[in-house]
Amino acid sequence: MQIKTAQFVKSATRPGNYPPAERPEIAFAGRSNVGKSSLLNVMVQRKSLVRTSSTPGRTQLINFFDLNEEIYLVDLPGYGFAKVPMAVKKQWGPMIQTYLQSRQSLCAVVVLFDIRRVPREEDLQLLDWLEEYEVPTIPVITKVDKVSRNRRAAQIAPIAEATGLPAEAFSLFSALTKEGRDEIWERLEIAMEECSCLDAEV
Ligand SMILES: Nc1nc2c(ncn2[C@@H]2O[C@H](COP(=O)(O)OP(=O)(O)OP(=O)(O)O)[C@@H](O)[C@H]2O)c(=O)[nH]1
Ligand SMILES: [Mg+2]
Repeated sequence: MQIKTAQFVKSATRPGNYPPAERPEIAFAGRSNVGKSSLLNVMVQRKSLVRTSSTPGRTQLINFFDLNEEIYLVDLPGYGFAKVPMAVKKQWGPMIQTYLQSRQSLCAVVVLFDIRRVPREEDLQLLDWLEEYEVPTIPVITKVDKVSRNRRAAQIAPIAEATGLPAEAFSLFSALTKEGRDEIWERLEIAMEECSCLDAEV
């Protein structure tokens, strides 16, 4: 994918505020602080198109970004951060479920896992919803720069086991070294080509 233009479109919490579902769309989801915004910035080759922060849980809205005026990339709100107010936590499930269930133009969701953490209940819940709503899922293990290469397989095994996905299903990524960027783009392009919800050309 050649990146020509990338820009923020809008934030939304409910379908009435989403941009029109007229283009292929890829969303990025995962635990708070897992590195969603960092991954998105690397994918679109912009240093800070998507706000990244060391204060987890700050991105509580569904954020839509335009790429090349051809596709939408969506930064979904993170989950699992203890200090988020209860009222916000309660909104997360319905907000995500509604988006996954209703968004006609959604081609795939990239689900991020931290190489240093075992997936928890919310991660598994998200995978269940994706299966239930038949949304193609692209699992990615990120922050791989945080562990040495010879520790990788041992770190990936419990993530594969908890999610029930084979270890080979995960793309490995680092926002620091940009390892995995090309592989993830290939998977996104395939997902958009296979997307049955739209006949748009990508
Ligand atoms: N070493 C390393 N640090 C990373 C990587 N990806 C993200 N980080 C750091 O992890 C922290 C969180 O990254 P974000 O991209 O803001 O995470 P997020 O998932 O968007 O977080 P929320 O928006 O709060 O849900 C930041 O301090 C990033 O610099 C990575 O691949 N390697
Ligand atoms: Mg973020």
